[in-house]
Amino acid sequence: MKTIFSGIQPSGTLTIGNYIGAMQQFVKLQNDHHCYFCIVDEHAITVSQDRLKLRHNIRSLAALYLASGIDPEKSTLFIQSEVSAHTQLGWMLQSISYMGELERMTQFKDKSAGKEAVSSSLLTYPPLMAADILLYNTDIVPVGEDQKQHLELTRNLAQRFNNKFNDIFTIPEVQISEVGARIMSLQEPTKKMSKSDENEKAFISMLDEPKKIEKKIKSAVTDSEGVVKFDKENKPGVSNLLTIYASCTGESIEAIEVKFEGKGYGEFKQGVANAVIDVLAPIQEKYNALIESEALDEILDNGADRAAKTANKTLAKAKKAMGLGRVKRKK
Ligand code: ATP
Ligand code: LTN
Repeated sequence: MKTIFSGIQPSGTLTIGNYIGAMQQFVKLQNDHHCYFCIVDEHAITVSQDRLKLRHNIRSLAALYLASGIDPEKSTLFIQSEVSAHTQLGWMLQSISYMGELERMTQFKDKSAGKEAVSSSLLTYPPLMAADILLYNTDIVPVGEDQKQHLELTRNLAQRFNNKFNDIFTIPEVQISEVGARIMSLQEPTKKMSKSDENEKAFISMLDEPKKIEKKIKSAVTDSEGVVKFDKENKPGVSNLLTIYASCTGESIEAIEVKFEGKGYGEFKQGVANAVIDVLAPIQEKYNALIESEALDEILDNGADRAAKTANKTLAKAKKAMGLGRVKRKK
C-alpha cells in the first residue's frame, strides 16, 4: 500500500475551498492508502498568531478532519509540534537548501511582498514542509495547485540529500485533484479562496451557519451577462460558483449549466447555497459533538505516538547519514 502525507495549517477555520481541495480527497484516499494527516501548527507560526486563537484553531482543525470523514482507525491524525522530528529534520534540510531557491517560492514572495518585517521562518517554510513529507517515506502528497512548487522543491531536496549523503528518502509524487483544485475568492474570483483572507465575505467557512452561507453566496461577484456558463477567462465568478456546486453535489458542470439555462443568477446562487448547506450540515453536527470531547484528545495522543515511531526512525537514519551526534557503542 502506498503512503500518503498531507498537512493543513491551523490558521483559521477551514473554508469550503479547503474542504473541496483537500478534505474530500483525503477521505477517499484513506480507503486504499496508508495515510498521515497533519495539523501543521509550526507552519502557522511563520506569520504572527494570537496564541489563544492558534490553540483553538488547532483543536478545531482536528475536529474538522474527523467530522469530514477522516477515520482514526484508517489514518494517522496528529499535530506537527507534538512530533519533534519535524523541526529537527527541517533544520537539517535547511542546511542543504539554497537562499536563491527559497527566495524564488511564490508563496514566500506573496506573503512577504510589501511587508517591512518578514520572519525568516517564512523563507525557511519549504524545508520544514519537506521534512514533514520525507519523515514518513511518503509516496504521494495530495495538495492544491498552489503547493506544486513546494513539492517540486521537496523532491529536489530529497534527491540532493540522497546523492550527497545516503539514499534514504523516498522521492514523493504530487497529486492534484482536477475538479475544484482551486476554489476562488467570492469577492475577487481571480484570487484563491483563503481562510486567512481579511474580508470575511470572500470565503465560506465550514462552520458558517446556513443564513451566513446564503448571504455570502448571494453577494458573490459575478458579471452582468446573466448566463450560467463555465468560462474561467471571461466569467471567473460564475465559473467558480459552478465548480463549488459540482464539487458539493457530484453533478457535472455541463449538467448544472443545462439545469440553469435561461435562469438568472438569483436562482443559480440559491442553488449553490443549498448545495453547500447540504454538504456542511452533517459535518457541523459531528464537529459539535467532537470539539469538547475527550475522545478527540485520545485520537490525537495516539496519532502523535504512531507518527513519532516512523518519524524517529527516519530522523535517526538522516542524522547518521549527515554525521550528526555520536555513533552508538555496542555494549
Ligand atoms: P492560508 O490562507 O491560511 O495560507 P489556505 O486556506 O490557503 O491557508 P492551507 O492550510 O494552506 O489553506 O491549505 C490546506 C489545503 O487546502 C492544501 O492542500 C491547499 O492546497 C488546499 N487549499 C487551500 N485553499 C484552497 C482553495 N481555495 N481551493 C482548493 N484547495 C485549497
Ligand atoms: N504548505 C501547505 C501545508 C503543508 C503541507 C505539508 C501540505 C505543510 N506541510 C506537507 C502537504 C504536505 C499549505 O500551505 N497548504
